[in-house]
Amino acid sequence: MRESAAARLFSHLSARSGGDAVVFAGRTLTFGDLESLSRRYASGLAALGVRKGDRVAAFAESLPEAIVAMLGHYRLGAIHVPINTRYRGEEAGHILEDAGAATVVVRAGSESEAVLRSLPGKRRVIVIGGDGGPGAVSFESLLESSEIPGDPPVGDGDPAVIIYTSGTTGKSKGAALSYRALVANIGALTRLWRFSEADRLALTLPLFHVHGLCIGVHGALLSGAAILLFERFDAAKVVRSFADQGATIFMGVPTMYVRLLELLDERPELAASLARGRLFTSGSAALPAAHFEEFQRRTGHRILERYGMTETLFTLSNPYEGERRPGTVGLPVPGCDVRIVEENGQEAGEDAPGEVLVRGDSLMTGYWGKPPETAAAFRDGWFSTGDIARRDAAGYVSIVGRKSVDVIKSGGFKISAREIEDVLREHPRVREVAVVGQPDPVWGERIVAAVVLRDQSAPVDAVDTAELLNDLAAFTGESLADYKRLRAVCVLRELPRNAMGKVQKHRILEVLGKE
Ligand code: MLC
Ligand code: AMP
Repeated sequence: MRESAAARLFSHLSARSGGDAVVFAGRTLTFGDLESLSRRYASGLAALGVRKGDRVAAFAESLPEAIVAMLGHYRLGAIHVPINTRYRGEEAGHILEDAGAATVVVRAGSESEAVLRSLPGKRRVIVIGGDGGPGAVSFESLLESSEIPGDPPVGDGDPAVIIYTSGTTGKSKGAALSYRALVANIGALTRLWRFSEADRLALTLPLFHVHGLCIGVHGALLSGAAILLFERFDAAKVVRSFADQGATIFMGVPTMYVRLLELLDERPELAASLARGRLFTSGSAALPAAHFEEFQRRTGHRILERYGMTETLFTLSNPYEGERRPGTVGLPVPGCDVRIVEENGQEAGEDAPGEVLVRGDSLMTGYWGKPPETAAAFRDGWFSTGDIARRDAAGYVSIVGRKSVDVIKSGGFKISAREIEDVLREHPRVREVAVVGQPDPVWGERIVAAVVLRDQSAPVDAVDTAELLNDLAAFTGESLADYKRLRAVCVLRELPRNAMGKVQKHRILEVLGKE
C-alpha cells in the first residue's frame, strides 16, 4: 500500500531517530526527540479535549516548540494555524475568529501573549516556557503525558495547515493546505534542489508563512535535513552558521540578501564562510539581478530564485543543475501546470505579458470558510495568481508585475493597501487616502500614502509632512503590525480619479516618482 502523505512527513522521525532535527540556541532536538515530544504533546492536547479537525493556533516565534506543536497537531488531525507574531490585537483576533481556533499556543512573556490576553472571548491558552498562569496550560506540562500511539488519523486531502494571507480585500483570508499539497509540492521542490540528510538549513524565515514553514520545516522533514533555527534574521548569525555550524543551505527573501551584501561590504572576508554552502535560494519577492550578480561575485554562488504563493505553494523554480537565470523564476516545478494568459483567456505568446494561472496538487483546497471567494479565485480549475509574467523562448518565466495595485510586497510580507486605507480613514485629519507600494531598493516596495486632509486651509505644500507622517504612522501602529507602517506621505488637494470616479493609483506613483 502507498504510504500516506502524513506518514511521509513523519517517516524520518523514526528512521533517523538519532540525527539532528532542530538546532536552536545551543539546544539540539533529534528526529527521535521530535517523534517522542510530538506524541506526548498530542496526547496531552487530546486529554484537554482537542480533536481531529479542530483548529489550533500557534501565535509563537520561531522556537523548536512551535515545530513540536505543529507535529503534535498533525498527530491528532488538528489543523495548525500559525499567526504572524508581528500582528496586533485586531489582526490576530480576526484570524482566531475566522479560523474558529479555540486553542492557542503562545510563548510566556512574549508580545503575542500580551496581544492574546487583550482580546475578548474565551479560548484555551497553552503557554511555552511558563507555568501557564491563570486559565492557561503549560506547554511543558503537556509533554509529561504518555506518548499517543498510532499514525495521524488523516487522509491526504485533509487540511494540515491554514495560512492567512492578505489579498486585495482588507482582511486576511486563510488558505487551507492539505497533506497532499504539502508533500507533493515540497517533496518535488526539495528533490529538485537536492535536499538530503547531509544538509543543514539555516532557517531565519518566520514559521507563519509558507516560505519558512512549508519549504523550511516540511522540506527538512521530508528530506531528513537538519534545521538550524533562528528566532529572527541576523546577517552575521547566518554567516556564522556556515562558518561554525555546518550550514549548507540558506533560503531568504531578497531583503535578507540586501542585508547579507551590506555585511559583506563591511567585512568582505566573511564571504569565504558563505562560499562553503551548497545552496542559496530566494523567493517571496523579486530578486534584483544586480543582487544576484553581486552575491555571485562575492561568494561564487548563483542564487536559485523561485516563485510561489500561499494559495499555490511553489510553482516555478530555476533549475538546480541547469542555468539559473537572474531576473527569472525559472520553469514549472514537477507536478505544477503553469499557464500565462492574456485578459481574453488566450495563451500569451513568447515574451508577451499575461497573468500566471496555476493548476496541480500544490493548490490550496480553498479559503477557509469562504466558498464564494474560493470560487472567484479559480478560472476553469486554474488558480488565478494575479501576477503578471512573461515566458521566454527557453520557457523561463519572469514576474513583471501584479494585476492589483492594492497588493504590496515589502520585505517578503504581503500587505493589503485597502487594510491600511481603512484604518487611515478613521483618522480625524484624513478626508481621503490612497495607499500604494513605491519601488524600494531594500524592501522591494515601501508603503506610501497620498492624503487629502479635512482641513484645506493651508496650501498642500505648506503642510509639515514629516509631522503628518509621524502622526499617521503612530495611528496605524495602534492596530496594525509594524511592517505595515507608512514610510512616506504626500498631501494632495484631491486624489486623481478616472471618469468613473476610481482612484488612479498609478498616477500617485508618478507624482511620487517626481518628488
Ligand atoms: C521589518 N520591518 C519592515 C519589514 N520587516 N518594514 C517593511 N517591510 C518588512 N517586511 C521594519 C519594522 O517595522 C521596523 O521598523 C524595522 O523594520 C526593524 O524591524 P525588525 O523586526 O528588526 O526587522 P527585521 O528583523 O530586520 O525584518 C526584516 C526581515 C523581515 C526581512 C527579516 O521582514 C522578514 O522576516 N521577512 C520575511 C517575510 C516572509 O517570510 N515572507 C514569506 C511570505 S510567503 P521601524 O520603523 O519600527 O523601526 C510568500 C510566498 C513565497 O511570499 O513565494 O515565498
Ligand atoms: P504570499 O501571498 O505572501 O504568499 O505572496 C505571494 C506573492 O509573492 C506572489 O503572488 C508574488 O507576487 C510574490 N512572489 C513570490 N515569489 C516571487 C518571486 N520570486 N519574484 C517575484 N514575486 C514573487
